[in-house]
Amino acid sequence: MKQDVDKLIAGAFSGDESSLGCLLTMVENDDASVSRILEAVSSKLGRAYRIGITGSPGSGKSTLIDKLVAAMRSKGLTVGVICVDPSSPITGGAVLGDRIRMEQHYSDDGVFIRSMASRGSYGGISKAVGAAVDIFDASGKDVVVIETVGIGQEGIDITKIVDTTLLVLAPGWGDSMQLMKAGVLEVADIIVINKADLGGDGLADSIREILALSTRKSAPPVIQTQAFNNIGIDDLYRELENRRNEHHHKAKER
Ligand SMILES: Nc1nc2c(ncn2[C@@H]2O[C@H](COP(=O)(O)OP(=O)(O)O)[C@@H](O)[C@H]2O)c(=O)[nH]1
Ligand SMILES: [Mg+2]
Repeated sequence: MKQDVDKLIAGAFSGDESSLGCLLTMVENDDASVSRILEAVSSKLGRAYRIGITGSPGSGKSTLIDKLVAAMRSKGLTVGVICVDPSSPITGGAVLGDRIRMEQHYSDDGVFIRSMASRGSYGGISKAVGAAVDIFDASGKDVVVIETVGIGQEGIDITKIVDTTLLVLAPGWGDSMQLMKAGVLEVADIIVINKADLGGDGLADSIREILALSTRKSAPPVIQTQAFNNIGIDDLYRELENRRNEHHHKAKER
């Protein structure tokens, strides 16, 4: 058994996708070998740039990820994507939506997409997602993207395991009081107003007003996109690329 795990670990590190998939399943099932996997992974961490993408259901996270991954692939970067599925395991609705939205990348060897169910305990899924990100990192992916649902306390807190947190909002999502209460604007590194075709200026103004009251050192950029029309993706990608370069510098100095 121990040898099997070592074989899978070696496989995943050398780019074998089925080994990688097995390790992710073991982590998701909280297998007895998890500590062994994490130990092996720990010596290879820090290379991947980690992006967390959060926001309410239907705001367009998966569509945005689809476009961002396309941009990353055009630069030759390899990508791991983890979609944390909030829906009931019976309907599997979100998994299907994510799958349809990212269809073009499933057949690409440079992209590995994995859905993880959020059933089970809260700490359970957070831990499993953290471990999955580390496994992607250690297996050599240049970028790891994590899609989670949730605003503020309702969501799992991914901000601690990623380098950059992107908050995706869409016009019509609540009012500014709700945004303030949720506190999400405080932790987001980049704020994306998707579905700008429905009119994003009002929401952008509210967000800037709230940010003006914030004690943050520097305000995060607010970027309007139309994910399904591929509009605004370049601007967003540029922001991410700048941050990835900074991350790279820091990683080299470590
Ligand atoms: N009007 C509009 N709809 C969009 C845009 N981007 C995505 N959508 C649609 O919004 C719906 C939810 O998108 P999805 O990416 O699954 O959202 P998620 O639940 O946040 O992952 C889909 O029907 C998309 O086609 C956009 O820029 N404008
Ligand atoms: Mg989605």
